[in-house]
Order: sequence, then structure tokens, then C-alpha cells
Amino acid sequence: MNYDDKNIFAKILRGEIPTKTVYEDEYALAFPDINPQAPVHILVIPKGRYVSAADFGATASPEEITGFYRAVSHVAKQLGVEDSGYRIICNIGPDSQQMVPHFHVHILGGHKMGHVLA
Ligand code: D5M
Repeated sequence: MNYDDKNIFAKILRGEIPTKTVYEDEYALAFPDINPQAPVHILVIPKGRYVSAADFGATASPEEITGFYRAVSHVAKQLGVEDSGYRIICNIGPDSQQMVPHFHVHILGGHKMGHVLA
């Protein structure tokens, strides 16, 4: 799977496009989605060059995978949705309508959601 260094999240990671960082560590960066779908809608991306969750799971190191998902949990807690609950979504490939080819997790919360899986 070829990683395109021109994708928008790669540009955010390189500081070429501004964003409002809500959390950052050596494994992950979290920032608000530009088109929020819920009162809380934050994107968490790994620092490494991974096209999708499939690519990440297959090729990232155990340390990167652990660090990334720890960051996701940390961000949810930081946002105050840990107890009320939240949804994490990641789109993979064309059928899911993944728009940005750098692995990202959407954290959605802050209101009661319908039980939707597709
Ligand atoms: O979702 C990709 C998401 O990325 C989509 O919800 C819009 C968001 N997006 C696109 N550009 C930006 C910038 N510059 N800042 C913040 N959020 C952005 P997907 O899962 O690929 O469909």
C-alpha cells in the first residue's frame, strides 16, 4: 500500500497546514475534525506513515499500535466523554468513503447517538 506524502494529514503532521492540537505525544496527534458531526468530534492520527487501519494493524510496530490506541483512550478521557460514552470510527478504503489516505480514528460524542452500524 503506497503512502501519499501529499495527503492533508501528512501536511498537518509536517506543520504545513495549521490545526488546533488537542493532544500530542510521540505516537499520535489529535485535532478537531473540520466538519464536525457531533458536539465532540476529534480526529486522532498516528505519527507514522500508514494509509489505513488495515495498513497500520499489518505493518506498525507493537509499540506504535499500543501507543496510538492509548492516545485514543487518553483523548476521550481528556474530552470528558469517557463516562458518557463515545464512538470511534475509522473508514478503510473506497466503500467506506475514506477520504484522507492517512490512518485516522474519529472520536464522536457529547450527545446520545442512534445505534447505527452501516
Ligand atoms: O474522514 C476524513 C475527515 O477529515 C473528514 O471528516 C473531514 C476531515 N478533514 C479534512 N481536512 C481536514 C483538516 N484540514 N482539518 C481537520 N479535519 C479535516 P474520512 O474518515 O477519511 O472520511
